[in-house]
Amino acid sequence: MGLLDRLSGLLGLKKKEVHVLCLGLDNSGKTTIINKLKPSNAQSQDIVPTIGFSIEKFKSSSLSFTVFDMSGQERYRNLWEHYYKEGQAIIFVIDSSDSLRMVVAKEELNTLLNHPDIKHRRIPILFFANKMDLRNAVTSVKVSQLLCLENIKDKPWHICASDAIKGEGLQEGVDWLQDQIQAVKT
Ligand SMILES: Nc1nc2c(ncn2[C@@H]2O[C@H](COP(=O)(O)OP(=O)(O)O)[C@@H](O)[C@H]2O)c(=O)[nH]1
Ligand SMILES: [Mg+2]
Repeated sequence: MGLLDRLSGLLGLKKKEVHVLCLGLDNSGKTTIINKLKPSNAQSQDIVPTIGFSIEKFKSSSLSFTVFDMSGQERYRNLWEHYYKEGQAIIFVIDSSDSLRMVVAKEELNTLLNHPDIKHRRIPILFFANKMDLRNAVTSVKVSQLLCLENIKDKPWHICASDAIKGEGLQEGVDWLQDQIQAVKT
């Protein structure tokens, strides 16, 4: 660490770095959400399907987030677990309008929760019930019922309804995540 880095850390100018995993089925809106959280001059105009994963950065008022935006496509989902150890928080995105694949999302969530690198950790999980703008979207309460979130007893979790295109609901989620991470670190 350089002298400037050390100084700015001591003076509280440097934001704490946290590693976050962004997971969920393909097409749920992960990349759109992460893109919207970046400063407007760093946002991409075109969101293309993620191949493998990409590493993105955004900041909240007191934290600097490094996000592993993982591809949700089936053939890449086995990549997720290699990053579990690194992650200090999880953002799990659900397409609230995709009732057909809700059960697949639930299976992927359960596989995640039972993974040895996740199972015994109090890692905070932020759920985005995304695509709330679509006519056939179910409510965030319904999403949490369909995914049986009330069964998660040993990790802090929170669900936010979101519309990633307009950016609605995202800040509430990030504020919650920031509070959780700071609660652990202090
Ligand atoms: N209507 C609507 N479309 C969305 C929303 N979020 C993402 N999308 C669209 O859903 C598609 C998949 O988004 P993307 O971010 O690539 O999903 P990912 O595969 O989970 O990373 C894109 O066409 C997005 O524009 C949303 O909140 N509402
Ligand atoms: Mg993506």
